[in-house]
Amino acid sequence: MSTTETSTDYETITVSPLNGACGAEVAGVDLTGEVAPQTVAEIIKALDVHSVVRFRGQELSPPAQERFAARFGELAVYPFAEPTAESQHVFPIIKTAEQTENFGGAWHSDSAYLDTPPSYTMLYGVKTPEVGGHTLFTSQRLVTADMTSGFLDELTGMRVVYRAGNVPRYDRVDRDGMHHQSNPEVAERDVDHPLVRVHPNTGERFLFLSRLHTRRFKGMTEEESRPLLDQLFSMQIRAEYASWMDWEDGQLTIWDNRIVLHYALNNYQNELRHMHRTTVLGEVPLAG
Ligand SMILES: O=C(O)CCC(=O)C(=O)O
Ligand SMILES: [Fe+2]
Repeated sequence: MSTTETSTDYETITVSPLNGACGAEVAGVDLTGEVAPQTVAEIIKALDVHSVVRFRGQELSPPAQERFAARFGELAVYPFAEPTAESQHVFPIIKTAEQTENFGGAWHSDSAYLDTPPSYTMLYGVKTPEVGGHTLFTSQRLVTADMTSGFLDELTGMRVVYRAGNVPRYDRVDRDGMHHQSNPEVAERDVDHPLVRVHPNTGERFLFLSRLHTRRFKGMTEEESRPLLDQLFSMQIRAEYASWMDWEDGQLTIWDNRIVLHYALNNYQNELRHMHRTTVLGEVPLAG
């Protein structure tokens, strides 16, 4: 249970760092077949170290993606869009050639407004643009490492209130290739999580803050919360903490949704981008 690796950690896969702050390419495994338990454990090790991993050249139907994802834990259902017909745990993220807005085009961690936000998100590229359409990541491990221990201690014990309904998208149904559903019961509910969290695998303490759905600190008004929130929001997306994922058709990318933020870059137009997403149910976030 550590965030460093040695040459003996991987016997069934190879793991090569990609660029910048986080992210690695994993090779040597066919995700469509029976993936051995040791291989799953090695992939989790790679995620503990690199936070984001990609596998190229995979042919994952929605049922195959669901089957593979279920090896990492119970699967979650996304409350604001309809899944594929084939698998209730796989939902399409589509930007059509005619559409100009994209999904996920803001820094966030997925579904921070749930009591148990996803541990892992798995995104599969069905049809990806020739150029562009990257996903950016920022490592909150690096953000935390650059804080003084006094500052981190000050943040410890604080809680952040999240609400999905903060984001207007949830009122919107079917304006693009996706089937959105508004789900007011989930959207209009406040959920709070610790600002400093402990990672259940590695034991590390890290900043957990997802701007997209944040309202305020617990016990403070929005106005009182604003200065510190703005300070943290700008700290946690500094370019030095970032890496980018480029895509090709047939690529599966998994990220540890607890310890990275991501941002879907809308840097392509007039082209279809079609992805399939599955999320693994996480734990109730552990306070640091
Ligand atoms: O399409 C992407 O690159 C990421 C979209 C997103 O935010 C997500 O899948 O959670
Ligand atoms: Fe996302």
